[in-house]
Amino acid sequence: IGITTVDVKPFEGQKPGTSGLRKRVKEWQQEHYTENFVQAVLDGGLGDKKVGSTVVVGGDGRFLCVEAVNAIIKISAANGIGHLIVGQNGFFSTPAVSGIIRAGFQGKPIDGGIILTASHNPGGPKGDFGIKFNCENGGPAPDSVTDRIYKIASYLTSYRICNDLQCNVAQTGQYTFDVDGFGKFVVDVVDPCSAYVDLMRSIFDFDKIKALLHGEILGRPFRVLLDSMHGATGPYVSSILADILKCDPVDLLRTLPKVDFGGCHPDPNLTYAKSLVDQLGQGQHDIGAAFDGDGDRNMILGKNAFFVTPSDSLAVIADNIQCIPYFRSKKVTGFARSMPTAAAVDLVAKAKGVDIFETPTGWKYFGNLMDAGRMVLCGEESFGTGSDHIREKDGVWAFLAWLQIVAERKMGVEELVKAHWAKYGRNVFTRYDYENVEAGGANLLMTFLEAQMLGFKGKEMSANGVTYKVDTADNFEYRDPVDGSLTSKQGLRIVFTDGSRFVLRLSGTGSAGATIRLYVDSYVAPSDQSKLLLPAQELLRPLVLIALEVSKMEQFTGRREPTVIT
Ligand code: VG1
Ligand code: CO
Repeated sequence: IGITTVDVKPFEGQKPGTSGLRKRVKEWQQEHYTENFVQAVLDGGLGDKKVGSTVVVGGDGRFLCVEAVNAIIKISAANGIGHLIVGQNGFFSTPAVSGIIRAGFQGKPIDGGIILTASHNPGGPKGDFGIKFNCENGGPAPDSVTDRIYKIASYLTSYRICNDLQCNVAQTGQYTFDVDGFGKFVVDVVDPCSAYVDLMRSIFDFDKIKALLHGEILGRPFRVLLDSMHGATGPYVSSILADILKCDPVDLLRTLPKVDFGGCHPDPNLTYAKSLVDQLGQGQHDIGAAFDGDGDRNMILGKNAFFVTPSDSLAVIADNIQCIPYFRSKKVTGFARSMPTAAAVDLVAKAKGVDIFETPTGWKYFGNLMDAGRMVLCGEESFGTGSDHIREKDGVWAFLAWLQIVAERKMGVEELVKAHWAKYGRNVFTRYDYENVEAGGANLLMTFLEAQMLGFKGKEMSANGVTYKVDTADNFEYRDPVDGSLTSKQGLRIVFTDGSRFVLRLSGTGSAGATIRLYVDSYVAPSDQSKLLLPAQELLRPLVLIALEVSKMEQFTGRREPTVIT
């Protein structure tokens, strides 16, 4: 098979954000756009190892996935990649790719992975598409690598492609090609589920979870309701929950992956997964969960739609970590959370005498800590929870973790969370998102606030008759304790003397305009009985009003209300 070199002019803006390059489908459909970026990913991501390397490829099934997989196969062949492991029909969830990279393939180590997804962003011809590179540890490429990819993409003048190479990704099996100048090129098209299902089986006690679901532990069945939102978790959920754990398939919603997620916004929160919330509200089910487009996010709900904040979910799993068989045989060295995530898990770490790390937003910052064995469990407020079994957050894993904890503790979801609050206090949290605001206004808001912050220390701020005094105000920066790299400008934090705070940052996963995220949290001590069980929105109202006032949100964005509150 011959190789063609195609001359291109570089595209502007192929800069990976929090988690890969995400753009409108329209943009990816420009001639050579995808090919240009794929060439840059192979050069920048694999570096010296490129020729002869082994790479995993797959995505969440959204519009353009199959086209992109075919392009990646042809470009990989022309770049001397030795071996590709491709999910059948180009399909893999994000956690599954991470798991396969770490496990290797038939005894052979894997050098990286290319994941095709725009995660929780809508799909379809009018939605978003994305490409992300993961390194040999299975985790999202760190900034040093994505910077290299961006630089290469910005200067690229040609890419290489084997136009005549056809590989049938619809059919599992091994395909071998002979590429001019490089020789043998192998593509293994594999079942996207089996390795992941085996991994889950090795982490959890499926028999015990099955016993819980079918009434043998609590004396009554423990009924689940899951919403895969037509995203990547569907096949994994069907395989684990229906085939193995024998749940009734009627309780497994939207498990068929669709190119446009059936028109929904595949983001598991109270707004976009409202139909799940409503169904759970009817009280027929004991636990519910929704997952995002690529299967790495999860939202956990209890009976009657009792909402578990992701920050609390992480803390409850941390506190009950010994319930999960995987952790019983290993040393629990530490936990981690991203900076905007409420600090509930910090209190658990303290009680257990293990380390706690506070990292910038994005899963890529957890990888080094896990690789160095310094941390085994982590999470983000954005519905991300995971452990060192892989190097991505993992929606199905988080749900199974909850089932395992319920089975061991013999307590329902709400009961577990309230017992947690009674023991540690409650880190009340909310996030306001202002999506797709005009970029100029969003940048001005941040610049304006940061400039003022110099004078904030000691200042009193009030709303609704409540006054807070500023303790510190800064722009978060993180020094990676493993490789010493510094990541700055990760969010403006205003912390008050009682530990309450608000944080503002700009999203790095949007595809149009800017998204401003406002994070607010406050701590209620276990002794403060009158407040412990109040709704979060009520408890945080004064802090939210202060944040909106101080940041001049409405003036800069023209928005009176956020797009989404989580
Ligand atoms: C968002 C979340 C962040 C998460 C990232 C990727 O980033 O805030 O916590 O890691 O999405 O998640 P940003 O920059 O938009 O705030 V996913 O499920 O898109 O891979
Ligand atoms: Co995701």
